[in-house]
Amino acid sequence: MINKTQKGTFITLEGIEGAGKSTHIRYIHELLSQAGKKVLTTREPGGTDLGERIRDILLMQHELNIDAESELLLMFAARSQHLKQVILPALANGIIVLCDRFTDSTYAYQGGGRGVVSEKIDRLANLVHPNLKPDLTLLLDLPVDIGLERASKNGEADRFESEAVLFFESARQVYLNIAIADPGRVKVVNAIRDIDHIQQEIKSILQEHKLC
Ligand code: Z5A
Repeated sequence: MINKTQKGTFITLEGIEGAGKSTHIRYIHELLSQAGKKVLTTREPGGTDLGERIRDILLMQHELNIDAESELLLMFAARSQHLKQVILPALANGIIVLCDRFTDSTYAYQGGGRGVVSEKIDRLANLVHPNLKPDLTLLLDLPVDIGLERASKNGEADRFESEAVLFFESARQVYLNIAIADPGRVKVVNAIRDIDHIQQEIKSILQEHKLC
């Protein structure tokens, strides 16, 4: 749903680990910049000094034993700061914001993975970003085993990457359910293919949206 009060465009990339979000966000940034657009790339959790500190707490391996609802609140604390300090000002200035993960990740991981009921996530989403949804979400979809194998090339497993396969299967299923429920916003991209084919499809989607 396009928020009519904003001038910029809010694009999010979603998917399980190793789906290729970092790879393709760089490509999209380049493509849109070459088309003369002002683009800002950011990520969640993170994107601000506070958000990056919260990210460290959430991703680092430690003995803090963070419970699922505390994890959920930390995600939204980081998101609230990110929206106020980075995302909303950029959108108000007509900039295209490319965000590596947003609230769909919370439904997938804290909801699907950790089992937090979606009503609790709905309430926090309504509190932190009422009336704001991404204009376009690219869901890079691939089987969990391939994603985990690709992600393992990025170094040591973090706190999420150490979860069992079932955790990621649940997250993937939630993502696919979101895409079925909101097909106008969420475009599912088959991420099993090679990078060139995926990027051709991403380019076509961006062209359909008149972004390049
Ligand atoms: N999280 C959460 O729980 N709740 C929330 O609300 C939010 C986040 C916002 C950090 O995310 C964690 O936070 C995340 C969920 C949680 N959990 N984990 N883990 P992140 O996005 O920073 O972490 P990530 O998903 O693990 O990122 P990643 O492993 O770096 O995946 P990626 O960015 O999607 O993939 P990539 O780095 O672009 O590619 C991975 C490797 O595969 C790399 O070597 C590529 O060169 C290679 N690759 C990529 N595409 C291909 C293709 N098509 N073929 C072959 N090889 C490929």
